[in-house]
Amino acid sequence: MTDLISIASLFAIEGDILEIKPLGNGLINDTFKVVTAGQSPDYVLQRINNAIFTDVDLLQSNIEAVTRHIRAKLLAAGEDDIDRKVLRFLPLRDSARTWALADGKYWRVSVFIAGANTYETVNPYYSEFAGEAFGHFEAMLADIPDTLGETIPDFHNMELRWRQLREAVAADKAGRMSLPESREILADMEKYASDMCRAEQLHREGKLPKRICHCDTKVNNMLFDADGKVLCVIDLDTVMPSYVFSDFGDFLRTAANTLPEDDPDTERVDFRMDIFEAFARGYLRGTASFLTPVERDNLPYAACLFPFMQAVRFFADYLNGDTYYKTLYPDHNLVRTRNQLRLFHRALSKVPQMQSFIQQH
Ligand code: GN1
Ligand code: MG
Repeated sequence: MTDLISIASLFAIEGDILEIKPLGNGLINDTFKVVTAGQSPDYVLQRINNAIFTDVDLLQSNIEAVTRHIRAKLLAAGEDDIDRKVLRFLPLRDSARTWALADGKYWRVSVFIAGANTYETVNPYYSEFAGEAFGHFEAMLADIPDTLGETIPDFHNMELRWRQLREAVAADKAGRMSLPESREILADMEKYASDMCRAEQLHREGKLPKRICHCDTKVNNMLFDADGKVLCVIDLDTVMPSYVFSDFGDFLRTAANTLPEDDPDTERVDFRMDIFEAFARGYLRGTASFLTPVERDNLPYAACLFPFMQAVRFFADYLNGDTYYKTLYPDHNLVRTRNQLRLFHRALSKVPQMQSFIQQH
């Protein structure tokens, strides 16, 4: 068994460790809370999934650059309580590096932010704060001096995700393409694939920039204070150059869905316009300093793109035999696919409403 206490002790933590217990429910890394005695802060210990984040050094140097830049911005803006508004990763006891290789696995430690809440769902009131916070996050990173690498190259590139699905279909490693439902899902996706690749097209035409984005703006990747204000954005592994659609679309994918992304009751999946409107209002405010008309006009497309891309990714993993996302039962990725595809259709049906909302704001 991995001795988590000795691993945590490689890092410059203060205080004696009382216990280490699982934290959160990410689908990629394993996360633990390190509880310490007395007045010392608690910490978050993470085992980095290096099958997915293959360049841990790049991963951590991106994160260090991002947190350093945000910290400096918050200081310059005279913010209080900065340690609760940006993550702080600890160096090792014997070097400045913020990751360790122990037991054949990669690890890192950050300070646990106390008195903060995470949620799996949000109401419109919280969504507006979230929109503004992700907008600010992008705005603060607009002038970061460091060049960030892509921790997962082409992470939100729809053309690549579509190609990967085609490859999964051709290889049919788990023999799941013979199911009639698999063929129906594929046929449905095929109808929309080329339109959903619009972002790459716009980028090639020079009409759509890449900016530093968070790229995993799930609701549960934000910490809220007791009043519902956003304290801090967490889970910075995927912060990298991307289209702003990533942050806008991925938040709504989780927040505007009436159900969790793996709820099997697909019929009840819907895309909530009240959440869309509140989030968009906040986001447009947070990004007013830089958003271009092309980016703005395509926000309704982004709201459709992310459920679609996620359905494609879940379905490809299902066909590959569940090698990427953690699954709890054999059809888990199929259930997720159905859910996200339905969400995509619900969002698509509301594009005219979304467009008129954006035009009016
Ligand atoms: C993964 O690690 P987690 O659960 O925050 C995934 C996201 C998906 C999400 C689906 C690196 O995020 O892209 O949208 O699952 N992260 C990676 O729930 O692939
Ligand atoms: Mg997460």
